[in-house]
Amino acid sequence: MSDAQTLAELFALDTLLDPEEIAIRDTVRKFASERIRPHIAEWFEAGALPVRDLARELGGLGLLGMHLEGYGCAGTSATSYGLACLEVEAVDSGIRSLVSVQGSLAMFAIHHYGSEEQKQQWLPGMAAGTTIGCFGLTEPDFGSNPGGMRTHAKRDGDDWVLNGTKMWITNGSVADVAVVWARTEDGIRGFVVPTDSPGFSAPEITAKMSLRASVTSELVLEDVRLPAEAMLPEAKGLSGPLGCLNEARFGIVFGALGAARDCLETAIEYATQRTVFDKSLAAYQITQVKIADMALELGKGHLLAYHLGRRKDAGTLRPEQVSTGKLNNVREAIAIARECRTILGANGITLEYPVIRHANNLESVLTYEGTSEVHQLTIGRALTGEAAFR
Ligand code: TGC
Ligand code: FAD
Repeated sequence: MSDAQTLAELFALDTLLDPEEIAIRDTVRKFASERIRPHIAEWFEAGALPVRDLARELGGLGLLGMHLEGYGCAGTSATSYGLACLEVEAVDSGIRSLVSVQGSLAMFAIHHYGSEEQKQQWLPGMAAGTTIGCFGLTEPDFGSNPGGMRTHAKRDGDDWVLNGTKMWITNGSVADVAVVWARTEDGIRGFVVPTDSPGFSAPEITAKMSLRASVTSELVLEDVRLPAEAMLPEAKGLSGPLGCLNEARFGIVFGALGAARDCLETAIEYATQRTVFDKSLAAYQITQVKIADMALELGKGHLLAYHLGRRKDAGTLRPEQVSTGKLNNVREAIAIARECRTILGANGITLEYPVIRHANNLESVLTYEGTSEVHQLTIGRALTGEAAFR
C-alpha cells in the first residue's frame, strides 16, 4: 500500500470523486511521475525548463484550458481540473504554474472576455500547447494593489499604443502572446499582445531561489502599437483581471496539496528507512505525532478543496471562498514541507529529495495569486463588511 493511499484511505477521499475524476487524476499522476519527475531536480538546479516541449505534452493530454468549453479545450469539470493541478504540483509547483498561467489566466481571459475572432485566433493553439501565453498584471510598484497600475494604453486613431512595465510574469520570455492589463481613459482594460509586436520585450528574471523550474520575466512595453481589435471587449475595470485570478487561485487550492503530499510521502518513507540511535525514525512517538498532524492538515485541505470544487461545478463558488481555500491550503502546505524537512535532517536540504524544492517553491505560491495577507483581508472584509486594504 502506498503512502498516498494511506492518506486517501484515512479520509476515504476517493469516495468523494466519481470514476471519471479518478481516471483523469490517475492519468495525470502517471504522466507527471513518468515524464516530469525524473528530470525535475535537474531542471530546478539548472533554472531552466523546456517550456515548449512540456507545453505540447501537457496540451496533448488536454490539461491546458482543461475546464474551458470549445476551441480545442477538454471541457472537464472544475474538480477534475483541480485534481490535475494537484498531481502536476506533486512533482513541482513550477509546472503547475505553467498550466495555471496558460489555462486559468491567459486562456481564461480570452475565453471569458474575448471577441469570437480572438477566441478563434488564439485558443486552439494555446489548448494544444503550440502557442504559449502569459498574463501581465503585476508591476514593479503594484503587486497586491494592481488597481494602482501605471501601464497605460492610449488611442491613436483606431489603434492603441501601450507603454509600461510588468513584473514577475510567468512564461513572459517564452510566450507567443501576452494578455496585458493597462489603464485607459475608460478604466482598466485587457489587451491581447503578440509578443513579436515592435516595442515589446521580456527580459528573464534570474537568480531566483524558488520556482526555478519556471520562467519568470519582466514585460517591457515601449510604444507597442496594436489594432483596435486587440482589446478584450468584455473586460471592463479591475474585475476583469480579478475574475481570472479566481480561476488560477482555484487551481492552487488543489495544487498546493500535491506539493505537501509529496513531502509527506517522502518523509514517511525516509523515516521508515532511517535508523536513529537504535531504531527506526518512524518508530519514535515524536515522528508519529508530526506525521499524524501533517496527515490531518493534508486531509482537511483535500476536503476543503473538493468542497470548493463542487461549489465551482455548481456555479456557486464565491471569491472569498476561493481566498479561504488558497490561504489555508498554501499555508498548511508550506508548514508541512518545512516539518517534513526536519524529518529528513541534513538530507532534507538536498535536491536528492523533493522536500526543500517544494518548500522553496511554496514561498512563491504563498506570495503569488494574492499573498496570504491579501486573502486574510479578503476574508476579513467578507466577515466584517469593512475593507481594510487601505
Ligand atoms: P476592489 O474595489 O475590491 O474591486 C475592484 C472591482 O473588482 C471586483 N472584484 C472581483 N471580481 C472578481 N473576482 C474577485 N476576486 C474580485 N475582487 C474584487 C469588485 O467587485 C470591483 O468590481 P466593480 O465592478 O465594482 O469595479 O479592488 P481593490 O483595488 O480594493 O483590490 C482588492 C484586492 C486587494 C483584493 C485585489 O486587488 C487583489 O486581489 N490583489 C492581489 C493581486 C493578485 O493576486 N495578483 C496576482 C497576479 S497574477 C499571478 O500572481 C500569477 S502567479 C502564477 C500562477 O498562478 O501560477
Ligand atoms: P507587495 O504587494 O509589495 O507586498 C509585500 C508585502 O506587503 C506582502 O507581505 C503583502 O501581503 C503585504 N501587503 C500588501 N498590501 C497589504 C495591505 N493592504 N495590508 C497588509 N499587508 C499588505 N504576476 C502576474 O501578474 N503574472 C504572473 O504570471 C505572475 N507570476 C509570478 C511568478 C512568481 C514566481 C512570483 C513570485 C510572482 C508572480 N507574479 C505574477 C506576481 C505576484 O502576483 C505578486 O508578487 C504578488 O501579487 C504580490 O505582489 P508584490 O510581490 O509586489 O508584493
